[in-house]
Amino acid sequence: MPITLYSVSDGPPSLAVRQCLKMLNVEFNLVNVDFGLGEHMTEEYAKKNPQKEIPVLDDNGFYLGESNAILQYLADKYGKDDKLYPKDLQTRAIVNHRLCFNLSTYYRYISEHVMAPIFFDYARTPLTLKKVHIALDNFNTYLQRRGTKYAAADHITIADFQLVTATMCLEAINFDFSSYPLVTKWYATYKKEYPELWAIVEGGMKEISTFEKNPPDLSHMNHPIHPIRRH
Ligand SMILES: N[C@@H](CCC(=O)N[C@@H](CS)C(=O)NCC(=O)O)C(=O)O
Repeated sequence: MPITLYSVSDGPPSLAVRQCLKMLNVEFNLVNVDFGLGEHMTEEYAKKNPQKEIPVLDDNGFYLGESNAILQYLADKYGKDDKLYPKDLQTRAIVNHRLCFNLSTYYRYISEHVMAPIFFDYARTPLTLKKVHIALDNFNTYLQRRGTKYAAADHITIADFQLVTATMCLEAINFDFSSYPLVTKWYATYKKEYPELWAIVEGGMKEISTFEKNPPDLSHMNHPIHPIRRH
């Protein structure tokens, strides 16, 4: 039985996992979860992921949430070599670091600035903007110190999948990050060298871009955490 991925079409963590599956050439069922309809907030969905977040992987009854854990599992299980998730201890530690950095800081800050105000009643403020610049500056510094073409090595790893989808959110709102030259170069290299992966990311970017201009109406939603924008 092929595995199943529950994914949202404009969700950066979901798009990171979809890139990984493509790169690993793994056959899978894609189940699109409709965020706007709150399909992830049902008790049925909570059986798959008690956090009620997307994505979730179902490997024949083995359910796994948290996109970093999914990427690690897929690369370990299906990788024909150890390129995407290297076995060398220090390289693997750097990959793990970049995944943690993305979760704790990079995507977190980008998401607070870009995504939260599109979908919910949050504002872009000088503080959310400052956090994005801190995140970009950190990433630029990591690229400079490591001196590699990609985030953790001279080849792509599962860390790049996450960092690219996070960066795509900035492009979706035309955020100028050209003052972070190594981030800019890394992002352009990725697009050029992996057009088939970029195509997956770009689909989500176009949706976010459209929502940026015309935010979705989620006034019907009863969200446990986020304030709903009243239209
Ligand atoms: N840390 C989680 C985050 C996943 C996440 O935040 N997904 C969003 C969609 S992009 C979600 O499901 N949010 C639930 C909600 O806001 O109700 C991961 O990396 O998988």
